[in-house]
Amino acid sequence: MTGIITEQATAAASGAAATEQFRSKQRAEAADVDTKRVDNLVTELLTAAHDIIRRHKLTYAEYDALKAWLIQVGEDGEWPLFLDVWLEHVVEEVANENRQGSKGTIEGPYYVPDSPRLPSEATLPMQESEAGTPLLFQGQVRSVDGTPLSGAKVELWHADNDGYYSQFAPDLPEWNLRGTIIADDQGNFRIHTIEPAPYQIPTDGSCGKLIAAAGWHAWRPAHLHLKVSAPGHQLITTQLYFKGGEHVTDDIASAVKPELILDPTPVAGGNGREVTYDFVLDRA
Ligand code: MBD
Ligand code: FE
Repeated sequence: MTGIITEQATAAASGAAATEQFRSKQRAEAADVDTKRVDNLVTELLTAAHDIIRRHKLTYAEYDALKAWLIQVGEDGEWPLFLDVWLEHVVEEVANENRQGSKGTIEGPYYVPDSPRLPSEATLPMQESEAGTPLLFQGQVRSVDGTPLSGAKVELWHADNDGYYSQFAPDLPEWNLRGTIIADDQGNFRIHTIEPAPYQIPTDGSCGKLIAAAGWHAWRPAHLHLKVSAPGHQLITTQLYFKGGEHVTDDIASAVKPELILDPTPVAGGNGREVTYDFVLDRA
């Protein structure tokens, strides 16, 4: 099932939607981790925490603040947000370190599977009044040996001009700015959408509280999310950013890589900007 549509623009509402979305994924149930490995991983994690407590002489007041905050993260449903912002980038790095093809990056908390299927040239579902600079995003999906991948699938999802994701913010059509584009027989796709705005993670919940308490900022640069796949090939989960955009150099989620930065150009005699980006997939 798809995520619940939130009625309120609060951290707890988008957190509840993200938690439900995560629970509906197969991967959430798939964990079958070897006992020895659980022992090693958790022991090392706890030992690192013990060491930090000793070195910084953690007080009971701080211990209680931590306990209260951890309880709040759960109540807000913000574990998906917390984990994807501050840990996932290293999980992704390790998972894909041997990949030959295009770079990937984190999925984040706002992916919804089974978005509407669209032909190789298509406009993402959007509102008639959708604000934002029109963007033509086009390219080709190939295998590592250069073979065009006929019928490749390009799943694209992104925030709107106000930084909101459909199904995780109120008052947006269910599939707004989400689609599954089926590339043509040469692996080509041409997708019409709008440029997303930078994204500020919710400031009114527990993650926002941590950010304020630590004096950090809450921003991710404007980004497109993608999952690109083709038969016999490894799926790539990635994001693309915009050259010169705000927070490209200080993403709170540490998910920017130099290979993932687009440099769109104005459409000649037209409206908006366009950019070409090709994807190279490893064999499965
Ligand atoms: C996002 O849009 C996102 O992509 C990540 C990784 C975390 C929070 C919000
Ligand atoms: Fe995002």
